[in-house]
Amino acid sequence: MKTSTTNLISTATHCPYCGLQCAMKITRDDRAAVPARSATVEGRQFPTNRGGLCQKGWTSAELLRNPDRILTPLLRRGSRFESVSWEAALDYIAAGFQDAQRVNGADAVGMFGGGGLTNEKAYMLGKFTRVALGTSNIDYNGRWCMSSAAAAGIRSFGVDRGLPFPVTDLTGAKAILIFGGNVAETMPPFVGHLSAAANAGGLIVVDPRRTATAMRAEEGGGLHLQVQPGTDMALALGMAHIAITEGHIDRTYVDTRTKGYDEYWPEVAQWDPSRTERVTGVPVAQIRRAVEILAHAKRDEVGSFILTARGAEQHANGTDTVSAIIGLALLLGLPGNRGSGYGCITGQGNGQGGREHGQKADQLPGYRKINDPAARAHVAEVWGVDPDSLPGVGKSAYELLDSLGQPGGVKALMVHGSNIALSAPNAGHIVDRLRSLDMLVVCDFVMSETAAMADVVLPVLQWAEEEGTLTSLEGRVLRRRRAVAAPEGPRSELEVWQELAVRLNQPAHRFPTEPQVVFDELRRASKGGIADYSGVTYQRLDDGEAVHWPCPDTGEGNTPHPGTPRLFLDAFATSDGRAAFVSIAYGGQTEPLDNEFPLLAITGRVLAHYQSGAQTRRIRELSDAAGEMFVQAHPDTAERCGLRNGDLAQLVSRRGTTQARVHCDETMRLDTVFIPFHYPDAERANLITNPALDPTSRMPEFKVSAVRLENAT
Ligand SMILES: Nc1nc2c(c(=O)[nH]1)N[C@H]1C(S)=C(S)[C@@H](COP(=O)(O)OP(=O)(O)OC[C@H]3O[C@@H](n4cnc5c(=O)[nH]c(N)nc54)[C@H](O)[C@@H]3O)O[C@H]1N2
Ligand SMILES: Nc1nc2c(c(=O)[nH]1)N[C@H]1C(S)=C(S)[C@@H](COP(=O)(O)OP(=O)(O)OC[C@H]3O[C@@H](n4cnc5c(=O)[nH]c(N)nc54)[C@H](O)[C@@H]3O)O[C@H]1N2
Ligand code: SF4
Ligand SMILES: [Mo]
Repeated sequence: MKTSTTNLISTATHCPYCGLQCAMKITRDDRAAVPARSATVEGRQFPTNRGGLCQKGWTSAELLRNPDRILTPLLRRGSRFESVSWEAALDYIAAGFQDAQRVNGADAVGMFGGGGLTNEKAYMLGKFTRVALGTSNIDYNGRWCMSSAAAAGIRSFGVDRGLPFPVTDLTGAKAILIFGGNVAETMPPFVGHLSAAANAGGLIVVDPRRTATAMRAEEGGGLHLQVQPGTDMALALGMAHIAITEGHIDRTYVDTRTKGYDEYWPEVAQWDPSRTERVTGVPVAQIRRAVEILAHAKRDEVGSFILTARGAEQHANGTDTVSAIIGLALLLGLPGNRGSGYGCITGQGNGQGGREHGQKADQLPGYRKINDPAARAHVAEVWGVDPDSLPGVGKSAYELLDSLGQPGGVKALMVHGSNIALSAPNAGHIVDRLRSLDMLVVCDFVMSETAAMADVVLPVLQWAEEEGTLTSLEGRVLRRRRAVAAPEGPRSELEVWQELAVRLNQPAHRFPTEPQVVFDELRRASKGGIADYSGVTYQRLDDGEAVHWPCPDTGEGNTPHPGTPRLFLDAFATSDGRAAFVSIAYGGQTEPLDNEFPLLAITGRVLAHYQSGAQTRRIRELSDAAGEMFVQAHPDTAERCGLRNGDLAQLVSRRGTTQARVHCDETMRLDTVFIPFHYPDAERANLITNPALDPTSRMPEFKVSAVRLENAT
């Protein structure tokens, strides 16, 4: 989809950052000395962003002219890097993998992927790891993102698609409850879809902080439930209690579309309103009002939705928390209806697609299970290998990183699309583990904090220089298009894997480098799986069709499958078609407070920065907007710790210490402080976070840590 007037060439594509995948147009001037540097970005009409972009989106062209771009492979020589040829770098890496495996077995090599990689790259990363390296040790940063919601979704609905409906289903709804999401900063154009609910007084935001999203709710007469951190499960159970005891439950729906109510009720029965208020800090009147708003909107058929995001999910009990929230949604009869529903707001650019094609330790393409013999046979056939040659289930993200350099652990690690030195929980410990590796290889286009620790850095293409597809938060497959030429030097990761595979004695043709060829193979590998892409083609996407998975191939000459914008309208994807209530028990917050660590530190995001900040900290307008790590605290809390607005503070937890500037804010809870996780070095939030893992999803307790706050000067 290119249009040209004189020498200005425009290409329709999508934003490099978050899962909303706002549509944009990139225009370059072919008369410029380096056309890529002339690129400009504008929002493009699309259902999710309606032409809008956030500050990160509209400054994204700066990434294409960033002076920090890595242009040659780099090899470590002591404390410095030396530019080397691609041949030399690839030979070095292949030899390093072989050495590690010769001494310590196939699992001595590890692979770490990212939810920002295109579908094609996520797929090929999994294939390269299982086939060319033969290791089970592959996982990715999506484990730290929506894995708890994914696990809970599978338990109840039999399938995990973040939003099982298009974003635009929210647009007219009169009641929307968001557990732990601050979309006004994390997906600003999404807020437009909340307007009808907000204006009707039906937007409800559960957050320990009075965020911009919570304020939007309050402005319209809706609710901000300023929950005690880590108690969302108790709140959901208490809301369920009110729904049941005060007559808001949709009996017919529960009887005909669900199962497991009788096992779920006993735990709910214990969460009477006064206990819920005591544990969560949310007044009974507000809890009751929230249930009424949702139930009445459902009854009156004016649209009623419950959404979860990282605030409720990134806990060591995240899966059960989401199950409690899904339980509430089922009582009210929301999931699997037109005009109402439950969904998880997926975060990364390809957070949805990235979790379907085999980057996960227990997964094969099509959202198949790696320990399922039928799945292994199907995928092995597409790959032309023996099913028995495929490794089994590997270690989850934190456990993989924790094993680095340990006896029996991973000795050589390759990283694509994650800055783990900043974003892993208990990052001080993980950096020590990275240092103990025999070889660390990082593919990136900028010198991220993790790349700076590597033995070899490979410069790769970035978003607007590559072709591919991404799957957005609503399960819609989108085309990423090459809008500018890459500079001389960097290569596509698909080429990197082919080159390495050949050096590891694989046939080159098994690792194609053309994105469309890879996608066609992905279609076959996913065929018949949960996330079936076999009916999706570049042609259909280029023609502008809205295709949401599953979209099976209907065969030559038949009408193509229209895709599935809304799941579960007739039945859930469980064996009997019913959605399951999951019985759970609330075990309290993960880390106890005591005199030494008397405050709760919660973590999250600000508008101007993306994730570890590796990209956005390099963009002037964004670093001017949010240049420094801060800790948001109530003035009384700060004062109790001997601090005032603007002081430099340190937060100390049982894992470590981080530094931050005090931002006093009277809307904060007295027991809670907030820090963002975008900043490097001594300002890393993850120096203090807790690696306690959820037993099901293996999600770390990113959101809440027990800390003390003190003066740093
Ligand atoms: N600007 C920006 N936007 C982004 C990203 C980014 O890095 N920057 N990243 C993208 C990605 S990958 C993701 S996953 C999404 C995340 O999107 P969100 O989930 O909206 O983002 P967070 O700021 O991590 O967390 C949301 C809120 O959770 C609250 N919170 C903390 N602890 C608790 C708790 O115990 N209970 C409840 N109910 N709330 C709690 C925090 O105060 C915070 O306001 O954003 C995407 N968009
Ligand atoms: N305390 C705390 N920690 C958190 C969170 C939190 O809320 N609190 N949130 C967690 C969540 S939800 C997430 S998603 C993670 C995210 O944290 P990270 O995994 O660190 O994510 P990014 O900062 O996006 O890192 C992406 C890196 O890959 C590079 N990159 C981008 N595209 C590509 C590509 O196509 N190929 C390659 N090879 N490189 C590429 C970028 O330049 C950047 O260096 O952090 C988690 N950590
Ligand atoms: S909301 Fe997300 S996709 Fe949209 S412009 Fe901002 S970062 Fe990009
Ligand atoms: Mo995320």
